[in-house]
Amino acid sequence: MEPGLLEPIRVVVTGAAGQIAYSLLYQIAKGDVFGANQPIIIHLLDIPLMMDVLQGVVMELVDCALPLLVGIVPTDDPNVAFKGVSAAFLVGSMPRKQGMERKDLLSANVKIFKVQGEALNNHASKDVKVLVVGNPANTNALVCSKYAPSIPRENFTAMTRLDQNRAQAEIASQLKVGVAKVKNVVIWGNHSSTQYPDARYATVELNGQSVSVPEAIKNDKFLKETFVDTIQKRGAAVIAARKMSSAMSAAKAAADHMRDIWQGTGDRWVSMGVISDGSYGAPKDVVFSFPVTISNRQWKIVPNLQIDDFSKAKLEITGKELLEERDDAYSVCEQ
Ligand code: NAX
Repeated sequence: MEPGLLEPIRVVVTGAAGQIAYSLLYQIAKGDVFGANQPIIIHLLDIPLMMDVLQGVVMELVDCALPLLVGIVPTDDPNVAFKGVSAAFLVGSMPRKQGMERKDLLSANVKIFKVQGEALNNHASKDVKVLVVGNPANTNALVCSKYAPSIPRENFTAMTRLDQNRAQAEIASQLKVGVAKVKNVVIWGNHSSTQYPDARYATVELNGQSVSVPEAIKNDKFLKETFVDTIQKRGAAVIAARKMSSAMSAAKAAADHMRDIWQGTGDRWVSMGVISDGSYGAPKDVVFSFPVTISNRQWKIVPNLQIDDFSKAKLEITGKELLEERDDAYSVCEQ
C-alpha cells in the first residue's frame, strides 16, 4: 500500500451495465465519493443477459487507468456482488418509460430488492451504507431493509438528492446566482410526483449576505405552485426530451448522496429518504425524505422546523402514497 492511502474498501454498484452506472462508476473510481486516499475494489452486478455489455464497462474502467481502483469484480450473482461490501449503490432495476406509471414499476422491482436485501444481510459488512436509486426508490429501500434485519435500518437510504439538486438549480436560476449560493432547499416525502420541494427555509447569498429565499424571490405563488410543479415533473420532462430517464444528473446525485454520508455535511442540510420516526407528522416506518445533517456517517433529521397548513397538506399527500406503496410492496413480497 502506498503511504497515505487507506486499506481498500469494497463498493458494489448494481445495474452496472446500465446508463446511470455508466456515469457513476467513473466518479466512484476516481475518488469523488470516498475520498482521494481511499482505494476501491468495485463490485459490478447485473443480470446474466447483460454480462457481455458489463465486460465492456470493465474494459473501459481498466482503460481509465485510475490509481484508486485496485480491483474489479463483475458478476451476475448477488452473493458474490454483496460479499464484504462497505457501501452499496442499488441502481439496477427496470427504469420508468414514457407514459408508464410508478405503480406498474412497483411489482416488477420490489422483488429485486427483496433478493438483494437478503444478500446484503448474508454477505455485506454489518455497517454497510446502502443507497437505493432504482425506483420506486423509497419503497425499495424499505423492502431491502426488511430483508436485511442484521443491518441497522438507518443504513438504508433512498435517493431524493436529484430532486434537491434540481430544486437548488431552479432557485439559483430564478435569482440569477450561481448554484452554490443557494442552501437548504428541502425535498419532503417520496421520490415521485407527490414529493414536496420546499424552499421556505432556504437561503441565498446575495452581495455577501445570507438572505431567505422567500424574501429574495418575493413571489409566494411561484414558490407554492410553479416551483413545486416544475420539480415534481422534471423527471418526466427529461424523459419526454431525451426519450430516456435522467442518467448523468442521477449519477451525480448518487455520488453527492454517498459522499455526504461518508464525509459528512457540516451544517449544510441535504435531503434523503430515511426510515421515518414520525417527525413532522410523516407516517412512521416508511422511507420518507427529510432534511438531514450527517456526521460520523450517521444522519439526523433537522429538528424544529415550522410546518404551516400548506406544507402539512403536502406532507400528508406524499405520506399517504408511501403507505400505499408499502402495503402493495409487502403484499408482492409475500406472494
Ligand atoms: P438502465 O435500464 O439503463 O439500467 C438498469 C440496469 O439494471 C440494466 O443494466 C439492467 O440489466 C439492470 N438490472 C435489472 N435487474 C437487475 C437485477 N436484478 N440485478 C442487477 N441489475 C439489474 O436504467 P438506468 O437509467 O440506469 O436507471 C436505473 C434506475 O434508476 C431505474 O429504476 C430508474 O427509474 C431509477 N432512477 C432513479 C432516480 C432517483 O432519483 N431515485 C432518478 C433517475 C432514475 O430514473
